[in-house]
Amino acid sequence: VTGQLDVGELVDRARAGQPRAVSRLLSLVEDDHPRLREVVRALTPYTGNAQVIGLTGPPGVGKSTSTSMLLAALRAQGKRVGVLAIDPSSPFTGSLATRGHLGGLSWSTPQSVRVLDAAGFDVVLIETVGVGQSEVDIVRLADTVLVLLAPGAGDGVQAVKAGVLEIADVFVVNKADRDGAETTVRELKNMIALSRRELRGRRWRQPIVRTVAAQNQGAEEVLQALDEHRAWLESEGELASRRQIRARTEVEAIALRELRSRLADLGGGEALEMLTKRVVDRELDPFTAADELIRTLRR
Ligand SMILES: Nc1nc2c(ncn2[C@@H]2O[C@H](COP(=O)(O)OP(=O)(O)O)[C@@H](O)[C@H]2O)c(=O)[nH]1
Ligand SMILES: [Mg+2]
Repeated sequence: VTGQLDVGELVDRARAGQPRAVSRLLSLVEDDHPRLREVVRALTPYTGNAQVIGLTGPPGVGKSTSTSMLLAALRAQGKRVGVLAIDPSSPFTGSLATRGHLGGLSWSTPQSVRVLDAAGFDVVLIETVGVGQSEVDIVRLADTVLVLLAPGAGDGVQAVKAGVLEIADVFVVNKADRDGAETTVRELKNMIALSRRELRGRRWRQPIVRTVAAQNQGAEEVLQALDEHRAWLESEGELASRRQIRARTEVEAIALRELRSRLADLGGGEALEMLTKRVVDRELDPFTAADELIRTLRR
């Protein structure tokens, strides 16, 4: 692991499709390697081609199983597919997967997408952990968001936060082998009809696809919905606007992290200590102290 890091060579090998080079690049991202900056700069010209697909939905709904199913189906089409799992318990973690620090889609996830994109993967599948903010944040990373539901109280429409239903580009009702799948589909249709009435202008109609991921059923229908959504994105100029959002998310995450690390450095220093003391002594209010701290960072 130690020794010379030849960034140019590593990038060349990853682009030639060498899995070990890709893994190495993903580790550099995860480890926040001191030369990550250089690596990302070298990768950037080769990015912009991968189709980024996010899978979200409640825990246990079948995200990992569906990811495996789609991985196989896409590979059967001759596509190179990368998987990122923002879930420490995912079966993909440790292979071609990234761990989610900070409880969700951390600053590193966009960089991991960048690695796979530059390495020439046609599709990047991102499985979220299915709880907390990562569920909704996936919309800022993916071109297309699949929201998975399943029949039953724990996995059905009621189990999903309103925000998650809104970000869906394609609904997947998984576990269609179970009783109640049609009820779930009907509930979804009602919900979509209600929300559509409030919307103006042309808009993508979220399709509902039934799958039994555990038995590899429905992959073709999901892929077809993905293709249709991709075509819609391109025809409406939506793809460009989603990419813009992704880039903004990346830049913001990096800048915030940089600020936090500079603040942490200051934490050991005098400026923050003195300001803190003045707040405790009620000489300063915390807003004024924070302004002062930001001024210190600029110096
Ligand atoms: N009956 C049934 N079970 C499924 C189906 N898909 C996944 N499962 C099971 O549901 C459980 C949770 O699946 P998993 O993919 O780990 O869910 P995740 O937490 O969303 O990633 C596992 O035991 C799967 O075998 C399905 O289509 N039908
Ligand atoms: Mg999972």
